Amino acid sequence: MPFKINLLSQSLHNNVGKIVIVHGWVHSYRKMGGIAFLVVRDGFGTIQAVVDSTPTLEICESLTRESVVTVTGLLVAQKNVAQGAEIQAQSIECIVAAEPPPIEIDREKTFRKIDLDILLKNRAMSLRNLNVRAIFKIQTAICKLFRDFLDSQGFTEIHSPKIVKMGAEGGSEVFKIKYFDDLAYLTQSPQLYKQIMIGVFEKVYEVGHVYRAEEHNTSRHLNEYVSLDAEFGFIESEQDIIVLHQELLKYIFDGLQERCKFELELLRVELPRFTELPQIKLYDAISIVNNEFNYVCTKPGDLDPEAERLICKYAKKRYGVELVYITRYPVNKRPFYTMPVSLEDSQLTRSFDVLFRGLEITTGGQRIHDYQQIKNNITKFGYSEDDFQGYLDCFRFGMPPHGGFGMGLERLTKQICQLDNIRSATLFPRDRNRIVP
Ligand code: AMO
Repeated sequence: MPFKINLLSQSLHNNVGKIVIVHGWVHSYRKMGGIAFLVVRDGFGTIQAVVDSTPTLEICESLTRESVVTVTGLLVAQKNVAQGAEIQAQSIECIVAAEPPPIEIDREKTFRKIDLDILLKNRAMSLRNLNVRAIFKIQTAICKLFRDFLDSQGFTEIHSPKIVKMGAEGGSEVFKIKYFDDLAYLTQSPQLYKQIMIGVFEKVYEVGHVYRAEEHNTSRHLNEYVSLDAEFGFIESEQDIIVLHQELLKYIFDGLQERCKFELELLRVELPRFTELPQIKLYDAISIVNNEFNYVCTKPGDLDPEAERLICKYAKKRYGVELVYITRYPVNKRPFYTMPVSLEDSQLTRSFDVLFRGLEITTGGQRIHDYQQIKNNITKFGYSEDDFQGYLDCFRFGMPPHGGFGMGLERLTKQICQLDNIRSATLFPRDRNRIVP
């Protein structure tokens, strides 16, 4: 009985010398004299099949790229190929013949030169490229590791609604939707719900899509992205959140090193290693950028993208790591739920951003937990208390000091894989001009 194998599974090496069956797609094909080399790709990897006899050779010649095939043959050890083994094909069956693909995905040099716009238009094909696929293998592993770490810390996963009546992050960047005869919004963040859930589970997390109606058409903004959120109670200050976040990052990086060795090597990317990450107060960061790089931020009192890049460069030089926590953001730059440093220091907050290789990947901080204080802030920020009744209830009925963070999955993937554009880290990006495919 022939053995059915997945190409990158352990069984490849264990089955040298056996007759195997491989199901997959025709990745590439070349002929040299009377021998053909057919590379088959499945969901795990690729393997070369050597074809040297008719009628198999004839079938091979008639195959278009991406056709779905079944190859049966003897698996033999072969030092010169990446997988260390190849198949001496005995039979090739074409299950589904494919139309000629619009882009060539098998030659990395040519593929790299294709415009991102074309890759996104032909997403069903471009995602099949091995390097592109590796990005999303890594992304999936990030989500898994995020969940594993927080599960191990006693967090409970939640699923909050995406159709909402109350905005969370302020600003006008919300998508309005017609909800029967009413008006509703697509959520900008699970913020208010994850806070409510503190009263239930004490420690919660969510992996879910969020929506931002920003007009930005940049290499770091999407209109729909996946937010990795965590929130927990009984904290002393934002430092507890920073410690948890830092341990989470370590866990993700170590986990990727182990689970995605093949993908990281394929993409030729290295992950940061650290024991403790630096923290720099926002106003100090602005001065550092000014003094060290002679750069004046275009956003007064804040870091613009160039300043974020420079402060990471500074962190790399000074602390040996391209990751840094920027703390003490002013009240007027943060949403209404953010905890001020203290009554005496009410202009600065216990919130932070995390910059990684020049880009913000996370925002977090301690939240206001006092009923009167949060009510006052809602009014101070110009919102109606009535719209927040369901949220305010959790404070009325006892809320501990708490806080958390939200991390953009695509931004983290982009920075880990060192990609130029966030769209390359998104399966089917939604941006200012793109809602298909
Ligand atoms: P914030 O609005 O800063 O904070 O978002 C958190 C993180 O989400 C990512 N992000 C984006 N990614 C892609 N496209 C966008 N348009 C986009 N906007 C934001 C970034 C950012 O750091 N509720 C708070 C989080 C918290 O305090 O818990 C929030 O949503 O990586």
